[in-house]
Amino acid sequence: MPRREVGVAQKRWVGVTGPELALGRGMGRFVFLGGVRVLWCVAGLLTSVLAASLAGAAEAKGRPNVLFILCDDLRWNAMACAGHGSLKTPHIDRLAAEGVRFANTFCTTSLCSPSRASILTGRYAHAHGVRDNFTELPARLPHWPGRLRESGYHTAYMGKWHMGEENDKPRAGFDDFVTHKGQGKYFDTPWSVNGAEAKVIPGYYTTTVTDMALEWMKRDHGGRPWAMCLGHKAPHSFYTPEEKYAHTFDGVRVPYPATAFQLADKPAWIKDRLYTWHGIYGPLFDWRKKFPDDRPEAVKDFENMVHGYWGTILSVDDSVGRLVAYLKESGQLDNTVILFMGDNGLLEGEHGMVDKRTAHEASIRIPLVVRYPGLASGKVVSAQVLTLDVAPSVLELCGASSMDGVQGRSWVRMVREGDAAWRTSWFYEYNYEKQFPYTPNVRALRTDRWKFIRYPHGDGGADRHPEELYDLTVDPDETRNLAAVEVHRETVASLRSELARRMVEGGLTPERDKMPLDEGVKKELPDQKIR
Ligand SMILES: [Ca+2]
Repeated sequence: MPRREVGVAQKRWVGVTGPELALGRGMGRFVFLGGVRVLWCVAGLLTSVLAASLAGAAEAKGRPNVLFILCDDLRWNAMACAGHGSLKTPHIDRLAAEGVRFANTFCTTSLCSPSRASILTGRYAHAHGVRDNFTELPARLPHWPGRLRESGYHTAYMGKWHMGEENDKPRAGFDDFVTHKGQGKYFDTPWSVNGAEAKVIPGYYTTTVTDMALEWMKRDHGGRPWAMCLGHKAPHSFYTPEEKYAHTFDGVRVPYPATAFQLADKPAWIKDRLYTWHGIYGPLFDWRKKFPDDRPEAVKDFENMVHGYWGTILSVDDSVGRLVAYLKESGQLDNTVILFMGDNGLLEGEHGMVDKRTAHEASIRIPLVVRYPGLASGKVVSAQVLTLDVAPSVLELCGASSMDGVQGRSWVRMVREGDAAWRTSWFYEYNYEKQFPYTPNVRALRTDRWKFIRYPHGDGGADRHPEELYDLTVDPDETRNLAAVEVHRETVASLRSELARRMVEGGLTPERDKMPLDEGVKKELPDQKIR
């Protein structure tokens, strides 16, 4: 009998704090019992699973483990290694120092569920179909953890999944799946373990999910490599730090960024957004109680919000420290591919905006750090990489075959040897959401130098808003919209056709490019249930 089966059948207890719960429904499942314990309960059902995994185990021998850490709404620069002046993130910084930091990483749709689906499948939102935060990842689509499992890996997902708002049941491709409905809560989230009825585990989300991931990583994996996908809630709104970090930044002044007051040449919708749910004069995710408020002194609410956001990141860094410490102690550190990233960017007052969704830099830039000595050490990569590239890259590092439908490219060779043929431009897509009427339909092109943004109306006719053009080499903060400047007329024409070409190349012909009608920026708040 293989070691894993013995180990699990002996009912190994692990120390995750939890309330007394009923048994889980299946075998090979987490089961909560007795107030403070979790039991790995396995019975005969393993036979068929085991046959498949044994076949894969031979194939997978010697291949690296994967620890995938996905943060939610982590800004690209919200870590000291990316130049943040106030946040101390020693554990993330160490991953970067010993691995690779991709300084120009972008999401292709800056919205949680679509971007998560892109990271897993390597496809654009229009190709995987998760176009909003309420759509399930289609079960028929291959994703990289599932592909690793087919090739012999032991796989788990723990934490925020957030594709399918009301569904906390297991998804295909994972041996173990632990999640919750919707956004989860910073404190006392109800967790469903492998489909069992959800029960509250008291405590701080970041700590709980780290406890669970560690216990799983410590399991006997039966000689197989493993892939742990850990989905943090942090630092997503509504920002609630642990008590010990609630006042860490009290002495740090956070003004509105200068770009919030440089809107003269921007399309009118950006000014309209200022006073909404997604603008700096709005409620700021409950950090401002009386709104809108554009008095200068109301910047204090903004400052408090940013402090809260930063505080949640300190706990994420602690989590990274614990996970890496375990890998080191257990001798697995250098044989584990650690990917640390965010799902989408976040506007922190830039252009008067909070939240994300737009094609501006703070919204589309995301952090990506990869530590794996087999890739490279102490390197900063400046080439543009995308969420779409994660799937092919992980599969290559793990020696697994590629998947159908991937629209990204593996960066493995590019990192190791350089690649003169690496992409120099790519397109961005976002569709207007009726539930969050603060961002238009967006189609944009980002080249190594330029950002060009269009706002289709959604009726196939003329664009709804004027275009934007920024020269990122001299204006990285996007303060001067050049789209209507005569001297750049040819540049605009050329970028407009390159955008169209890139979209067709990505499967988005004008006929196929369906989107809702842009009904404009509205003052109303989103429904309480989906904030
Ligand atoms: Ca997100």
